Amino acid sequence: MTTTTPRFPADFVWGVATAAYQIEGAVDEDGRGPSIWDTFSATPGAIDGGDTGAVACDHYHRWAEDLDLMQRLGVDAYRFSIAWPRVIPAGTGSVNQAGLDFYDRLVDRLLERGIAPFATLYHWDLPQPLQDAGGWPERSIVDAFVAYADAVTRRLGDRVAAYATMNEPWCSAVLGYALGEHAPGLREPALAPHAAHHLLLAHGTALEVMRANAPGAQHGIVLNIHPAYPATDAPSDIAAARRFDGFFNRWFLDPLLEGRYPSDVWEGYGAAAPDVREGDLETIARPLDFLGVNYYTRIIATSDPTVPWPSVRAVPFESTPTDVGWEVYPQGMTELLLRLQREYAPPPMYVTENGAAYADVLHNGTVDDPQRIAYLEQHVAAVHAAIEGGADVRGYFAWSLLDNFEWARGYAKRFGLVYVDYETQARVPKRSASWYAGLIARHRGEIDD
Ligand code: GCO
Repeated sequence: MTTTTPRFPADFVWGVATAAYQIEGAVDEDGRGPSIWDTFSATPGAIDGGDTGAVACDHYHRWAEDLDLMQRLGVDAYRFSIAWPRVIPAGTGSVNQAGLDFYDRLVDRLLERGIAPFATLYHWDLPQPLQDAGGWPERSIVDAFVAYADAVTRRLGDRVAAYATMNEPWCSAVLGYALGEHAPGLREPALAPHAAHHLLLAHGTALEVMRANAPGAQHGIVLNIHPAYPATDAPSDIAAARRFDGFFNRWFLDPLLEGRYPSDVWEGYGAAAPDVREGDLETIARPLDFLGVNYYTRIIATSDPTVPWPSVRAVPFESTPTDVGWEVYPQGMTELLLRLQREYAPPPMYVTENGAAYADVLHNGTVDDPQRIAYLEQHVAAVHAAIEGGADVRGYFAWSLLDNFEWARGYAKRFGLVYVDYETQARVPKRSASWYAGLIARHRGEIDD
């Protein structure tokens, strides 16, 4: 472990992140309607262990205790998501005030503790009735999202420091509609580009009402950026990495930050390319106050003509993977942030998610997680290196505050700084929580290196 903390800018924001369906539970409480994740996780075989988000971390009832945990960490900000099915249970139509009450209370208690609320409007839990009407591949969903964004920002206003419209639209579009690994669990690849287009269009369209309702808040979007490295310097591998980068990263970065779709990816999609109408790209490219970047790992890419476009296969790596099989590659964080700065001159960036799953064990009331500490320390240093290199990064949010429902992997994969004993719902801060609290305190000069 390094003994000195890299020096970050004085106003650098240290936070933790979660998402509604992954922690809240209470899926039938106070008027909440069903989401596509309630439906998907109830589908036999969809989720490891047959887990669902019905109870999760019971955060809906234990939220005050979880705020105490955040306060003990000393975080400046908390990134959470708002469940659309709590706010507008049918997806469109009447607003469920009891659903908004939960977030209204959460925001006020965060502010009382000096913790800035960073709220994501859409972290994958689409109201089921909207999927029944076609979901993200249907353009009409844009209006539904704008009405939802209006209801939330009208109620919470500037008390929320930063609103992200979407979390990881690639996952919603590709994992949800093409690969079937996430809700709604469809395996219709031709739907993904249309879903992606409407996620981006909903984002851009909603910005207008969000800024009107919360002029003092920052407004942005969160993308998971997955850097692709060619397995060798063979032209076919270099081309494979470029194709993967287009499929995963540039298909979102280019419209949002440059107002156009990348032509190589557009050609790759062929007949499945989306129906882009007059003005769509101008709407999508409306200015952002921040860009959220979720980084976990990289892909080592090689060409594989036996699989559908982008015809890329990941090449195994040598080092010890995390518990979800990801390579620990902190230099990918530095190189990614510098690339974004160099190629896109983006608005200020936040690392909105970074963390690792390990097979944590609760032993004598403690959880010793040296691998997670090493991962976080290396990646925090990697963010620092990017800042030193000229990347405008304003903050870092560890994924996650709590162990939680890790989507298709269920509860077996633990990403939290805080261990959750799902039998009792007891929270046990892991050693990484103390490490993160120490990092933040050192950053503030409250304790020496
Ligand atoms: C994501 C989601 C999180 C995940 C985390 C670990 O980035 O996929 O935002 O909800 O749980 O990334 O996979």
